[in-house]
Amino acid sequence: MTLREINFDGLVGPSHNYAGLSPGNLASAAHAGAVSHPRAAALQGIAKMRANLALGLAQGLFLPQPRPDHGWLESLYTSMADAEPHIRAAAMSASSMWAANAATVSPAPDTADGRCHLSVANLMTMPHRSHEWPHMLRQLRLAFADDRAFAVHGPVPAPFGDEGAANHMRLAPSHAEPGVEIFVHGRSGGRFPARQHIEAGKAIARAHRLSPERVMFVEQSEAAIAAGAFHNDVVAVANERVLFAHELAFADRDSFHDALLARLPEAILIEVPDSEVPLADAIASYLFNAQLVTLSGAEPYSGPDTADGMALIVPTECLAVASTAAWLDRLAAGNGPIRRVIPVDVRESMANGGGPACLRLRVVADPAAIDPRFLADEAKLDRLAALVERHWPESIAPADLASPALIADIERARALLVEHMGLPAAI
Ligand code: SUG
Repeated sequence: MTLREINFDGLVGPSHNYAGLSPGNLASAAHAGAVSHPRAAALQGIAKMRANLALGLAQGLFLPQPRPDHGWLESLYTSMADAEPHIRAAAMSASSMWAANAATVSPAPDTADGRCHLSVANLMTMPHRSHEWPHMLRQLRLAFADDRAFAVHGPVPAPFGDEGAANHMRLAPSHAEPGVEIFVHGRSGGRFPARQHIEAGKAIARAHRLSPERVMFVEQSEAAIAAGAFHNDVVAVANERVLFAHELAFADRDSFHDALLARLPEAILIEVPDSEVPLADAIASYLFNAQLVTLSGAEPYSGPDTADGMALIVPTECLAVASTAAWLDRLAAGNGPIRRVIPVDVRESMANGGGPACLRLRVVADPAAIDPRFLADEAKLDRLAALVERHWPESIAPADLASPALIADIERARALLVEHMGLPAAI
């Protein structure tokens, strides 16, 4: 059995639009009412997956969910024809593209039964995301159906908000060794909601049968949430023994660092001071919403002599903000574990507050145990790109969301995708 990191990206759905549905997510609010480009958005996502494959990384994908979500509208005793605009927009949201919010994942080396555990996130704080989980759970149960290798759990119940891997970090000497799992929660976000409840993390740690000595519960700083870091992955990212974070990410940084180093002495903390990259610049550029990946063939980082090391896959926006561009130049020139900075263009997703890291769910597992329909290679991505080119709407303006013709196009596009991937029509 070979354990590898596999990134599952959410393919951007044909209903991708800018409805300003996420208070506390500054990009979503700033673009409310703008015209979206679903076709370009999905192609940007596919190009990102292709670039990851070219780096030698394993890649998977999740399907966009059925939109509009008629079942959800029915449960609210309304329909697309009758719903008020904000409910209609919530039923049409393509927000499941941000797969980092799909589930929390604990790889097999961390769990008592030696299986990889996944808990679907309830996403209950934002109405437009609260109806994602039943659809996501169906995909997880299919993709990770092999119950010798995986255990898939339902959502934590209300009122404990859970937004999945976006608020969870794992540090380990290497992917395949036991690690420390860090559950980050918010208590207060000032004028903005804190979306992750501490009780959700505690319940997931129990469900995943994690050893209490290797679990940490850490509070996100109120300053970070209030500045627009609605998820921890907007201000921090971890990979193997490296934690890359903003100085103001956590409520009690010093005791968090001490406790982490006590559990994992080989941890390497790369902290970006606010004096060099102000929190506002970090959030505008999404510097930390990067994929931090171990390059293929690289040994786990053990010191300045390691040749390949890690790459930081950042949104191109980071190059346009002076402080983050300068910081990345210094990072790449330095002698630390992160040797390469790779920009990717995911600007359609970024305009709704989702960077490269939001678009992927990391699973450390043996690819052979996963349903191959959810795994990607070059040829599959070529075919998906062709399908997107032909069937995804070119653009959507807010007023279009009520259009029966647009709705029919979106439903047909997804049905063709489901058929193409050989998945059951009811998924
Ligand atoms: O939940 N945006 C998403 C972005 C999620 C980003 N994910 C991570 N940080 N992991 C959200 O706020 C905007 C939808 C709209 O406004 O139309 C939205 O849902």
